[in-house]
Amino acid sequence: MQHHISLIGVPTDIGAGARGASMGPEALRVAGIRSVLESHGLDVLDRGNLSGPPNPWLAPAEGYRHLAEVVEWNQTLHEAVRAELAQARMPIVLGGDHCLGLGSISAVARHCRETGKKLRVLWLDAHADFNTAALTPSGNIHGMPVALLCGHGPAPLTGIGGTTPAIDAGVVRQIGIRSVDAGEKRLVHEAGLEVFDMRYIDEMGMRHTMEQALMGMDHNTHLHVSFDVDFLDPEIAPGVGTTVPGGPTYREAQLCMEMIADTGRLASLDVMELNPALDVRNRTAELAVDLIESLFGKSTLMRKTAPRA
Ligand code: 4U7
Ligand code: MN
Ligand code: MN
Ligand code: MN
Repeated sequence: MQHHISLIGVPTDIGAGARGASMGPEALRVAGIRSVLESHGLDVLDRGNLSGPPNPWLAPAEGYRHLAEVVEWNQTLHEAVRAELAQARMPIVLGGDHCLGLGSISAVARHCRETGKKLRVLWLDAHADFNTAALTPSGNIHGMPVALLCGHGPAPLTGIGGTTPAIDAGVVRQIGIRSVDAGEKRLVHEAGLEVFDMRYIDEMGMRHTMEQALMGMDHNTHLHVSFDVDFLDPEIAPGVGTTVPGGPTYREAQLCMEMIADTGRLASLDVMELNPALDVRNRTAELAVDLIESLFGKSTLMRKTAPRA
């Protein structure tokens, strides 16, 4: 795993349906993200925050809310992530709402094309984020980034990063899904997205789920994790705009992160949708940092190998 890390704050809620995710980067800093990573021997540079247009808080127009502003923020983020990868540093994007997955992952995909790496994207979320203008009940673009990355949407969004689609749906594994809109469901099915929903996790357990989601990776795989904090059960993570009950517990989430860490392939990370305006004493930010620590190798004991049944 890359030892040099760059934190990139993206203080916007331009794609969300509630205001406040723009404060996410600072809440993660206050919760100690930098020192926690440094305590594991990592070299961490905090690049500070990107800037972009303010949130005009308008109603959707033709199925999209704040389309032009979303394009602008994502173009800026795309370039920032690309620059870190070009310097062989691991970008950690501190969101910001999940529309930013577009700029971040399009840059990661571009880097993989240029360097001949195989991409795997783990999408940890309560939602599939696979809406289009025709399907969305809200017009909020944070509900669309996976569809946009797979080429469903208008050119200014799907074209960020040069090639459309930015990624093939086959590289994505979604985990924790429990809220998908009616039309969105059909498109997820048509696109052939691999979804490990909460029913799957209930029946098969997190361990088997992660074994499946991580299967087929090798030394040449670039693993990107897109962590939407609403993946977590709202009982433990209230600080998000779109809570859905019935998410992973604290232990399930820890195991998910630990099993990702064990692969040694993590190469880029997005931490999205944290909304400090809805949080309780920064508890959700602290939990996110705790889980990120596990993603970078914190575990209870020193293990030579993962325990086997
Ligand atoms: B998030 C929603 F209708 N599907 O499109 C929509 F339920 O990035 C929610 O995963 C999207 O938090 C949630 O507005 C986007 C809604
Ligand atoms: Mn999301
Ligand atoms: Mn979500
Ligand atoms: Mn959300």
